[in-house]
Amino acid sequence: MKIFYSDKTLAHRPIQELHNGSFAPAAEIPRRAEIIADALGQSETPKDFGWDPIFRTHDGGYVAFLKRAHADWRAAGRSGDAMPYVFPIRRRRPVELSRIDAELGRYSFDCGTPVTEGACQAAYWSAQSALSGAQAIRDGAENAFALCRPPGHHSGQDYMGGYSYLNSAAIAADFLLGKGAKKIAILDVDYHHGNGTQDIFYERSDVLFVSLHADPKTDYPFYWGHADEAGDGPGKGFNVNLPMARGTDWESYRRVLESGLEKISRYEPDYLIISYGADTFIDDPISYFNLTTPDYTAMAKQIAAMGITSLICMEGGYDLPSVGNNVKAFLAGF
Ligand code: OKP
Ligand code: ZN
Repeated sequence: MKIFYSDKTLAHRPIQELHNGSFAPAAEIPRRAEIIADALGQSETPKDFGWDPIFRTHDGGYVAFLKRAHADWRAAGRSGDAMPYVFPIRRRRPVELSRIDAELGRYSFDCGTPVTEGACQAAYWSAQSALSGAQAIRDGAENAFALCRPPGHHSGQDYMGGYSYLNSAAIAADFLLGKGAKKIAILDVDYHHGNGTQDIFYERSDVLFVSLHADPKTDYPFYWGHADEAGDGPGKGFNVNLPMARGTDWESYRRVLESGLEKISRYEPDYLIISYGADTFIDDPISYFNLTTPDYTAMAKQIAAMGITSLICMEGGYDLPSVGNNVKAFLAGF
């Protein structure tokens, strides 16, 4: 399997996040990527596709903000990482506000996604890995793995959140469509619902989004991921949410996966993009499913059996002792 990884993603070193009412050490740390890269052994440095393909997916104003947010935070006399604390929800003024705190709130949906000095660079090189993987499968590779970090699936067209700044999987999908693909399926098997990916493609029929995740009634991101969110307008029927209860093990997971894969097979996509999170693992510190390492091989085999050329993008997975082996086990199934 072709593997793309840039150690430039290590520049994102978040300190803390607001968690259940107090600040806790950040879970999404550079060590995750180092451990996965070490476990996999060899990888290719991604090619630099520049910002243009990123603008197919993300809003220009948002990207401009991301580029300068940390510097603006420093210029405002602050230390540490930039973090929002006021959000313009409901009846917000439709005006451009330039104070850094106003901008942070405007472009974020939580207080768990600090803009570190290296956040933009890390998100950029994650996206370049996904683009390189997309290029590889387009050029004939059977599949590819992009070791993206930070994750991307919570980031929408004009917002960050859930440790995500740029949506690598969505950027890869838009890239492949721009190169002549007609239909892409995105399968999201991270523990958390991929709300950013859902939002980006919610009114489109050229991308089928299928997500298996913890029920948002009990788990982050709460406001997206419910089973009745099926897409809008031309996108109606092309968004499939399959929420599951905390405690779900492989026995029940694989049956839900089967129904998701059936939808994907029937859609007959040119390519499949998989948002893979290892946070469905039994020992994950912030998640509550009960999958084990061999289950990831079984999961991948079930997916690979569809015979669709696939790009795998790394999303979550926070148990440092296991995350390398879990990624390895998943890729082994292909
Ligand atoms: C990112 B990915 C706040 C608790 C919730 C957000 C979880 C983001 C997961 N500190 N944190 O989907 O693995
Ligand atoms: Zn997750």
